Amino acid sequence: MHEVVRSACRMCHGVCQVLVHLENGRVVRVTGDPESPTSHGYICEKGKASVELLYHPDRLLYPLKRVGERGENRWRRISWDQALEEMAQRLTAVREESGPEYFGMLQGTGRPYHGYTTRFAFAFGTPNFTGVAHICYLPRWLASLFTLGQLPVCDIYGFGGEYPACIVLWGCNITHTGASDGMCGGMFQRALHKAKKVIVVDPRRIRPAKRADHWLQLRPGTDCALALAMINTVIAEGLVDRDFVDRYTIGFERLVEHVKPFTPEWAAGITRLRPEDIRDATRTYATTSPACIQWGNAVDMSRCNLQTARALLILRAITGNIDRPGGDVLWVPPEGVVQRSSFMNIEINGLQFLSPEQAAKALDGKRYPLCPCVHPPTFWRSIVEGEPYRIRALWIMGSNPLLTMTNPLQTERALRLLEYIVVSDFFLTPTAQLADLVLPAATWLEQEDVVNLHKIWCVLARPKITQVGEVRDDREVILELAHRLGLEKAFPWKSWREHLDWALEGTGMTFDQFCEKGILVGKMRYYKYQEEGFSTPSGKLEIYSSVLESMGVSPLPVYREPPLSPIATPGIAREFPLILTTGAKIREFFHSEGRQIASLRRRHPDPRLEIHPETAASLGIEDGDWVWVETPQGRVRMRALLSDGIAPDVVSAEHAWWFPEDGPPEHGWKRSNINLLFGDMEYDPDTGSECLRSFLCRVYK
Ligand SMILES: Nc1nc2c(c(=O)[nH]1)N[C@H]1C(S)=C(S)[C@@H](COP(=O)(O)OP(=O)(O)OC[C@H]3O[C@@H](n4cnc5c(=O)[nH]c(N)nc54)[C@H](O)[C@@H]3O)O[C@H]1N2
Ligand SMILES: Nc1nc2c(c(=O)[nH]1)N[C@H]1C(S)=C(S)[C@@H](COP(=O)(O)OP(=O)(O)OC[C@H]3O[C@@H](n4cnc5c(=O)[nH]c(N)nc54)[C@H](O)[C@@H]3O)O[C@H]1N2
Ligand code: SF4
Ligand SMILES: [Mo]
Repeated sequence: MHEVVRSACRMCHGVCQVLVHLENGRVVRVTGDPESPTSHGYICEKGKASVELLYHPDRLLYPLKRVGERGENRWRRISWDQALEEMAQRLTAVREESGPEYFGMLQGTGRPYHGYTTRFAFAFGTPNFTGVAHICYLPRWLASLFTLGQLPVCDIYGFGGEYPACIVLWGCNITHTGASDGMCGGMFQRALHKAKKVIVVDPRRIRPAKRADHWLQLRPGTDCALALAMINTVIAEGLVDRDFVDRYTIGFERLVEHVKPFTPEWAAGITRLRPEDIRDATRTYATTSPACIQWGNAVDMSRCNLQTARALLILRAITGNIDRPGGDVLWVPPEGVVQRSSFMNIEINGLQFLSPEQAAKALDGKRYPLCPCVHPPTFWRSIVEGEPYRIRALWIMGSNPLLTMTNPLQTERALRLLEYIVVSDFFLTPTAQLADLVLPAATWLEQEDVVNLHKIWCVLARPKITQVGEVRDDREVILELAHRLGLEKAFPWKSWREHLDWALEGTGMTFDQFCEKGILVGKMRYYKYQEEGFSTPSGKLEIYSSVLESMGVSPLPVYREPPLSPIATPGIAREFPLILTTGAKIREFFHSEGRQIASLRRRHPDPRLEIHPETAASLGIEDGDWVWVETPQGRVRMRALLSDGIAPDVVSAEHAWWFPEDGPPEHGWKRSNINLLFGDMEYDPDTGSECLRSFLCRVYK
């Protein structure tokens, strides 16, 4: 019997509505849904590969308890009841013997259970929640929060009857990756086609750069200098939207003074762009309206990530592109639905359940005022050194820190020192191999959800379609454990389904009725600030932020040079002459995922290092050769991919590589893991970000 069910894909940050095809109850295919208003039938290779993930022979199907030594890969199957009882007992013991702060929690990128993890940790009483938020999206979100109250998004759907006439792709490769931050790559491609002008800011000639009007091939890590020079140019050339600036912003006069030194000539020395190219691109941006800036993850990974984001917000504002049709808009969520995205509803995070006394026990002592979680390098070091204290238990939900975080040898040491580790995942990853208890998680085909991590103009329905083994939705697991630990106040819902019905209550629909409908859409309104102002202390868009100032953070954007660079450390640059940028996202894989999925791995079998042909020739390297990439911290092997779309002294390395086909427990995680090349460094003083997009290295055969 053939059956088709509408759902929403979750192989990345969930943007595409899809059709799930079943034969006699077994999922056989996932295709794009041509009737979807969010994605218009778009689907990428990862989405299609959902079936392979679902039925993968290596998937974890039951809770496993370690029986051998840690990392020996000897496990015993136990029941969910045993697993949760054990967790409840161990966590209770930690809480009673040492205090709740001796339990830590770690989540990777945004996932369907986003919000529930922090809520669990804070309700339990621990501030020690860590992750990757300081280098992913949160710097942009926090900058937006302080500047105008909400994160602006390119108006690519043209709800107001206008599409962006000028699009800037700034450190974002969304048409290649498929989606990022709740934006659909397919829909973005359409918007690019409709745009009159396209500007690309990227050290690599990504595909949209080929037909762009301006491609600014800046030196990696110098985005803030470029943004400041663009602000300088807009002001110097009289391209400011005076009406908007006068009526709806504060701090413009101080900005004018502040950016005076940041001329295109100044920025040229830093970014290595020509001053006239900066001026030309700025003129195009400021005179083609409406214009929008699609910013990406490159903005989040420097020594001034919040500052860069602030500069880009100010650039949008002074050109009058905020919340106008076809510009950078503040989307309106559908009515009646409880926003479960913590970007819209911070209460979901559960921080209100953490007392100030417990909050003060965070392992990093809030050294970086705007690090949205406990600073991960500081977190791992605190375990290794036992300073200020060593946590005892850690629950890792959906993360592979040995691959995705810096200084993984320190992380490995830390994991070996912990008393009790639980990992929830789909597979026995190199990280899960070091656990005491492994919990099998449900994929998106096995969950039900009201989907709204980023897509605030709509929420999507995701019905549960099937289930393999005893996998469980992570949120069911958190709920049940929370109840066993007496945390009903934070988790009043009896089941995940009850939570969903609660979230939909205001719409008058149950979850089942919502699934019939598939999507709920907000009614878009533009220029909302004219009546409502902005959600900031002054009610205006804060070019100058006194709130940041009161936190000791620069109230106007400033540029900081990467910690290792030809300018900052010329001595090191003589030994390590190439600039290394890492982690441009791979179309076929989501971070460390997918390496065991055959159709994806066939398309992309090896870790790649993009390098200019002249540089390669001078090093005796040919296309496809295995090469060493080395920094003062360490070296790893990658396959050279020759490309003249990158500057001769810049190389770009993929991240998060491991080799499931290599035996357990390591699965080759030390072979090509680019994060082995990053140790302690000078972090962004505001957010604690590592400078993953601009380091120094050498390359040899
Ligand atoms: N050098 C360098 N490092 C980087 C980056 C970079 O650009 N350069 N990018 C960074 C960025 S932006 C991010 S977001 C991080 C990502 O970091 P992570 O989130 O740690 O990376 P993933 O590999 O996506 O996820 C890890 C695990 O989650 C499991 N998983 C997936 N979905 C679920 C689920 O629903 N439930 C459970 N329980 N498990 C699940 C997967 O099987 C996988 O093993 O990496 C960062 N690391
Ligand atoms: N297929 C796939 N899709 C994904 C993910 C994935 O792993 N795979 N991960 C998801 C996640 S968690 C995230 S955060 C997003 C990220 O996705 P994006 O926001 O698109 O960011 P990246 O792909 O990390 O980098 C984008 C571009 O930045 C360029 N770049 C490198 N260094 C610099 C620099 O210093 N300045 C500038 N301006 N550009 C630079 C790179 O060449 C690259 O083309 O993607 C999401 N979508
Ligand atoms: S872009 Fe993301 S949501 Fe869309 S089909 Fe691909 S994996 Fe699924
Ligand atoms: Mo990310």
